Amino acid sequence: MKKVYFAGSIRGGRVDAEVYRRIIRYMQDSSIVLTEHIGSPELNLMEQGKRDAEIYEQDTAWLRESDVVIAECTCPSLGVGYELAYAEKIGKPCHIFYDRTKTQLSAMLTGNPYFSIHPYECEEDIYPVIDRILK
Ligand code: 6K6
Repeated sequence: MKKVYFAGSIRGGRVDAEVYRRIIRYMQDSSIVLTEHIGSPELNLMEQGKRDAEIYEQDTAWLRESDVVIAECTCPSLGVGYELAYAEKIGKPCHIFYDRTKTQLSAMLTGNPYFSIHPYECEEDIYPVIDRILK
């Protein structure tokens, strides 16, 4: 089973937390998702217990352990942008999804041919692409 690092906004805003949760659930049928907590509705409560340095150490360790990075980037997040740059630096395949009806992705991502970018118009379009990535 592939190990997936799923990245989604936390302090950048939680408007898409339900989308993250559904994507994570879907991927868990065929893969190991190292970052299941990204889809958790109670993240704010849990977050208070963890120090930022621990979060950074744990997440960069999971990035190194992962086989593939999948990022949902509709809601802009500095942390997700950092994770993508880190993943590129260590050569992990990176797939970026965003809702093209809601946002314009940063040129620093769309302009970098390293990233596989998947704009979508409705959430259902994401899942067949994920199937191809994880097969
Ligand atoms: C504990 C339990 C659940 O959440 C926490 C504490 N917060 C974080 N835990 C794990 N990863 C985090 C946390 N805060 C940010 N990140 C990482 O940065 C995630 O992997 C996200 O992909 C990304 C979000 O960055 P911001 O800038 O939107 O917070």
